[in-house]
Amino acid sequence: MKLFSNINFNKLKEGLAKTRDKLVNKIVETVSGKAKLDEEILEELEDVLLSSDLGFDTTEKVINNTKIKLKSIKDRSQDSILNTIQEELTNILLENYKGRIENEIDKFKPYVILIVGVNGVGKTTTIGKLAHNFKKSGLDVLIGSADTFRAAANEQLEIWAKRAGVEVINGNNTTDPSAVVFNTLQAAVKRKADVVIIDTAGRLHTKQHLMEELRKIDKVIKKVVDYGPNETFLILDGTTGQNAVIQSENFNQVTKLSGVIITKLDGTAKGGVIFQVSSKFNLPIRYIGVGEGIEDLQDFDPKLFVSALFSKT
Ligand SMILES: Nc1nc2c(ncn2[C@@H]2O[C@H](COP(=O)(O)OP(=O)(O)OP(=O)(O)O)[C@@H](O)[C@H]2O)c(=O)[nH]1
Ligand SMILES: [Mg+2]
Repeated sequence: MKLFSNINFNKLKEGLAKTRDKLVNKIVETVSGKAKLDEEILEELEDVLLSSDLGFDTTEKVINNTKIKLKSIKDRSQDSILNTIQEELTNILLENYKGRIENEIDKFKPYVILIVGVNGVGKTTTIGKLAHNFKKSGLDVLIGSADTFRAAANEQLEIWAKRAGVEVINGNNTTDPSAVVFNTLQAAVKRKADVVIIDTAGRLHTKQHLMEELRKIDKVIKKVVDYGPNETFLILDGTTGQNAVIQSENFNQVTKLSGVIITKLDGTAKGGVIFQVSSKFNLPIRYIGVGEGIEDLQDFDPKLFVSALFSKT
C-alpha cells in the first residue's frame, strides 16, 4: 500500500489560530515577564487551561506533570517553561495515540469502520473525506448509507462518494439501517473491498433507541465478518466545546468506541477540547477536520498538532 499522508501543516496552523489565541497566547502572557515560577503563576496557568476546554482532570494532570518536571530542570527561562507545557500537552495526546490506521487495514479484508455521532457534527462529510484519503492510498473503498432516517442523506453521501470516486450501497428505500449494513458488507466481501465505511443517523431520540440501533448494526456486521467492526469512530464537532465532552460520555455508554474524529477545528477557539476528550475517555484522536473541502481531513499526529498550536509564525 502506498501511504498517503494528508497533513498540511500550514492549513493546520491557520485553522488553529483562534485556539492558539485562547490557549497558547494566554499561556505565554502568563509566563512572560515573571521572575520565577511560583504557585500564583501555576494557578493562573490552571485557569487558562480550564477556560480553554481542557476540563478539570486533564488540566490537573498537565499542571502537576509540569510542576514535577520543572523541579528537576535548572533552566527556568520562559522558553523552558513553555517547552515543558508544550511537552506535557503533547504527552496527553500521545497516551492514547494509535498511529496510522493504514498500518492496520492490511490485516483485515474488508476493514470495517462504523461512523457514529449526533446530527450535524460532520459524519457524512467526514466519510467523503476519509474515502478520498483511503482511495489516494490505493485502497478499494465501499460506503454503506445506513442513515435511513433522512431522505436527503443518501443524496448527500452519493455526492461525496462521487467526488472521492468510490461506490455507495444504499437501502433502495428500506428504512432498516441494519439491512443496508448487511448488503454493504456482503457486497464488500464479494468484490474483496479493502475498506467499508458506514454512515449512521444522528437523529435517534433516546439513548435506549440509539443503543438498540447500534447493537443491531453491530450484530449484523458480525454476521458477515465475525471480527467486525474494526473501528467505531465517534465524530465530534470541535466548535461545541463541552457539548463534545457530553456526547463522548453518552456514546461511550452505549457502544464500544475505538477512536474519535474531531471536525470543524478550523476557525474555532474551542480546539482545546481535543485534549480533554482523548484523556478523559482514553480514546485516540484519529483524524481532524480543518475545512469543508475533500482534502480537509488530516491524519492526526499529536506532536505536529501541538507544534502547530504553539507555532509562532
Ligand atoms: N468548517 C468546517 N465545516 C465542516 C467540517 N466538517 C463538516 N463540516 C460542515 O458541517 C456541516 C454538517 O456536516 P454533515 O456531514 O452533513 O454532518 P452529519 O453529521 O452527517 O449530519 P446529519 O446527517 O444531519 O446527522 C456541513 O455543512 C459540513 O460542510 C470541517 O472540518 N470544517
Ligand atoms: Mg449525515
